[in-house]
Amino acid sequence: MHTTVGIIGGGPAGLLLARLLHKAGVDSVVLESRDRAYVEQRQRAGVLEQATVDALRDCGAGERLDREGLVHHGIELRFDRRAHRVDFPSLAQGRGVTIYAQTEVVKDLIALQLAEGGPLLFGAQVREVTGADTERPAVRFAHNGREQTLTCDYVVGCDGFHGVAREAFPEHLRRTYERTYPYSWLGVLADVPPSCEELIYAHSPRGFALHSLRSPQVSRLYLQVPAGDDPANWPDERIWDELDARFAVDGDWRLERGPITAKSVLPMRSFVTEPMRFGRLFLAGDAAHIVPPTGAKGLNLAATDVIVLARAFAHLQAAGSTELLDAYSDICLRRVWRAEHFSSFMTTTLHTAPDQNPFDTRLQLSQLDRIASSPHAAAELAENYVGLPIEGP
Ligand code: RFL
Ligand code: PHB
Repeated sequence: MHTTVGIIGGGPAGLLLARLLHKAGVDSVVLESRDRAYVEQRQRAGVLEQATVDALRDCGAGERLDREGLVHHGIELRFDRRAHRVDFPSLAQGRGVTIYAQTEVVKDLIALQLAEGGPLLFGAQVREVTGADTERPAVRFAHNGREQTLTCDYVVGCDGFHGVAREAFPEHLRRTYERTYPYSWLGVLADVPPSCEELIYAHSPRGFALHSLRSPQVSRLYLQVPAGDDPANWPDERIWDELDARFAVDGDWRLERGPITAKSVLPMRSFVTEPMRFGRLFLAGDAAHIVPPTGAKGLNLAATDVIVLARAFAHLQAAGSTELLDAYSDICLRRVWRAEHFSSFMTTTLHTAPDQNPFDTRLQLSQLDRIASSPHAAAELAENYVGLPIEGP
């Protein structure tokens, strides 16, 4: 088997890349280790930047998104029992974000790719990438009990944080940067209409809480919990009581309760590997970088990586020039580090560390008060949240 671009991983990065390449007339094969149902049901992100929405529309996956996606023009910050709205149109050049679950993005992309794209193989476990620094890189994988090889002109590792593509980079050419946080998130899905019109990010003496949504009928809620906590420690009543306490605000507001349908604990990590290219092997999405979810950036960074990469492959195909492929790593890393900074800022400003002292808490509250009282400080948050422009042609 041979293809122009071998794509490892059928998450949002790999699937969107395959669609964008298909549109540009570039052949690809996607190898995904899990089965279709697993990939389509993995609960994750919910906030799409405009550039992500535009790319999905561009590659034909905009129809249901335009029908069911909810456009939001602000978020609410809660701290000190006060609520403050950050208004995107006035602070961030009229832009907004779209609430549309990652599960739905993935379902739409898979359906399209199977209907009219190159091969997308489920249950294809990639073992290793070889010859990344040669003219003919190859991907070794197991599928239907058989060991197989896909030779490629280029390989893109979209295989997430635990993938194998990164391992093909020689140790001495690779730098990694990492921070772990001393807390996790407990994420729950509940069959109850959201108690908010826009997302609520809450700082409280009991820790962070986030109110998000999946649809007008389904709420998505998160609580800061001790690192690696067990969801079994969180019976439904305890979750609702804790959410009530953390979202508490002076004035009228009520958190509606309903049946909880899913609970899981997520680690919080910042991670970057540099560069994002070795020879003919490129990394995109979580394979190259992880952000804590507080800034809602992970899925969007994955999308922008592959938007930049698809443009570079289209340019190679049309003009025979590797100029944009050569610029890929630098262009993406600039944006990645901005998102790393923003995600880390949101995380450390809103969470309570286990060893936090009263001085740290006063600094957090002072920063939140600054955002609430200064349009300049609020604009910095808003511009980063809605997403910065993508560099390059
Ligand atoms: P993924 O989604 O991890 O997909 C990688 C795919 O590669 C496959 N794979 C392999 N396939 C073949 N052979 C191998 N050896 C393989 N090894 C792995 C895996 O099965 C998988 O299908 O990475 P990708 O595509 O880079 O996408 C990244 C996003 O999924 C991630 O950044 C976001 O979900 C992060 N994130 C959020 N991002 C946002 O932009 N906005 C949000 O609101 C947001 N909320 C979140 C989040 C992540 C969360 N979790 C669970 C970490 C909320 C949560 C709770
Ligand atoms: C989500 O809806 O899952 C979500 C929203 C905002 C975040 C993180 C997760 O910052």
